Amino acid sequence: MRGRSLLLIKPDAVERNLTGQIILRFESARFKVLAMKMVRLTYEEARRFYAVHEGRPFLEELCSFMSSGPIVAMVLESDGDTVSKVRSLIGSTDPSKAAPGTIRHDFALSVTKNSVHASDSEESAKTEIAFFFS
Ligand code: 3AN
Repeated sequence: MRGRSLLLIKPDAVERNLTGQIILRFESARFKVLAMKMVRLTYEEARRFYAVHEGRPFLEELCSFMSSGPIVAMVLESDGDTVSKVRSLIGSTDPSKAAPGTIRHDFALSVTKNSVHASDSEESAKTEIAFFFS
């Protein structure tokens, strides 16, 4: 069975010209890029995307950052548990705790500027893909 996940390349990574290197990691690991676009979210759109984090202390900083510049949104597909496979390639939320060789270990600047977002369940993958791709 093939599964899907939403991946976002965040403003810190787009700004540092890391888009190609990040896509290469997924293509090399045999993920298929099914859809992709560059967009700039408004602050309000970022709040809607991160609605599950409503009430968390970092939400405002996160949404300001996510609307500070262009991001790249894509749908990744692979065999098996795509959500888990994508998350193991990206590494822990906090880059100082991310395993060597993961995207966040290699590229992320901080917990907020952590270069990528990936869906954390099959259910959130469905909602998040629908947010960016009609
Ligand atoms: P992940 O992106 O690894 O799934 P989540 O869903 O817990 O992590 O958090 C969503 C985003 O919120 C993270 N990518 C990160 O940018 C930000 N974030 C999470 N926890 C913190 C925190 N303690 N301080 C600042 N930003 C945070």
